[in-house]
Amino acid sequence: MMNQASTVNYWDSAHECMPVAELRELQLERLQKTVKTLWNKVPYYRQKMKALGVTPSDIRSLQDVQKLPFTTKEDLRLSYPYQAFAVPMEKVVRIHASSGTTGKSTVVGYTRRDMDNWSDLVARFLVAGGLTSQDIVHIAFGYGLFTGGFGLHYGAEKVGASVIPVSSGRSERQIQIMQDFGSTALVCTPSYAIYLAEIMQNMGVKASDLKLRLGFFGGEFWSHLMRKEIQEHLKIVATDNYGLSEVMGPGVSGECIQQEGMHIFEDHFLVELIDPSTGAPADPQKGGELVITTLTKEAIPVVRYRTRDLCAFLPNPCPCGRTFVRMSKISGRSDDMLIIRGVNVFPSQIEEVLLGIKGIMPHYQLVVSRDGALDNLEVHVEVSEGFFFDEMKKQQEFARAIEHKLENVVGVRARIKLVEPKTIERSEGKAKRVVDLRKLT
Ligand code: DLL
Repeated sequence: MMNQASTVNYWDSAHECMPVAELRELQLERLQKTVKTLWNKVPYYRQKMKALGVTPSDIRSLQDVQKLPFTTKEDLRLSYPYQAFAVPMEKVVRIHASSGTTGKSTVVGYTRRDMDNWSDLVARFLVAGGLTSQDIVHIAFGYGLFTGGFGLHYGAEKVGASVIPVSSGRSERQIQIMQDFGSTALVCTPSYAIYLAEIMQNMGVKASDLKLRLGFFGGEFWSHLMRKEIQEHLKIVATDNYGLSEVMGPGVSGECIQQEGMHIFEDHFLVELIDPSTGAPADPQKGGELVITTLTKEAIPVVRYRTRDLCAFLPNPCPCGRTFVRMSKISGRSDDMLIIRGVNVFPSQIEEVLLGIKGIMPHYQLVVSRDGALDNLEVHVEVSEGFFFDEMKKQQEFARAIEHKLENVVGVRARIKLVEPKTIERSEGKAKRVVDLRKLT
């Protein structure tokens, strides 16, 4: 299926480059089918729709999706483990679960057809980011209930690449395997990629000692400057990909080698952007919370799932020829927003400022505490080797300059604490960027 004749590679050009009018027709047909299935098979949705006075026959256009109820993570938690399933268990061939930080996690299932679609969608972004069947793919995502490891594994295998299911952890061994097995593509979270680059340095392994050429990173926020760091350290082309377990896992959207926004696989997902506080439609270019309706999922179709992820849609068509709308990088999660002395701030805004400063390493952590009625933000940042820790005055000046920049750009007053290289906890999966001491009291 892959088009190797042209310089742009597609996994499924018939869908990826579909004329928009046809795509909308396909979406409507699939939306109507999904809503009918939910009405007939999932009592929970039927009740919710009845409460809003909507029946499947009211869905006559794509805009009519707005008549349907939202689904939240809490709704899926309440259906724990299997009440949201629209098929009998004998049709379910795989089960994953999201990592709930509080309370029960959400459980998701896949039919054989869901598995087939899932691996196709992962194959799409892998090929869009440059992967071919010649590649040796090193998967350093955790294998388990998390959808990252298995999701990427099946997609890469479908492309025909040679897949090494390393899983996460044992970082020195990861480098050894990359060296010995000749890995050409690395798959993990962006924070683990930058950590692996550091381990390489410690081991005296240079990027030129490896065969890596591509990186497929996702599962957490990373800024453009973080991409630059990773690309420079590992000498690869790094693309971003997005997804969430409640909707499928990785494979909801992914960048092509243009590296300008992630193509949303709209033939399988109908997307909306809403104002997170009112639920009303948001201006796509200004951005809002991403809401997703699955169009082909059999085991757990979801309608208007509130992802809590904030992004915008990019207005112009991509030069790669794909017709799907592109989403910007996720700028934050509505529930990750910190309110520091009345100012709303996202960790991503702070990362953008920090990584733009020479001498700052891509390792930082935000510590939020409460002092009486006021919230305090302390930003711990690592500085590069050879930093003037013995020169108190210079150190203070440097910290004050960063504080000033943060206040100017993000509007938040934070205290900067410069810390020695390699002192902030490293992550082998998703990085913990915020330590909220307010939640501990
Ligand atoms: O993280 C699925 C995934 C695995 C995507 C591997 C890409 C690669 P969950 O564990 O359910 O699923 O977490 C989903 O992670 O709502 C976002 O907040 C965040 N997230 C995922 N991808 C990105 C990304 C997987 N590229 C949650 N940029 C989502 C920013 C991301 N945030």
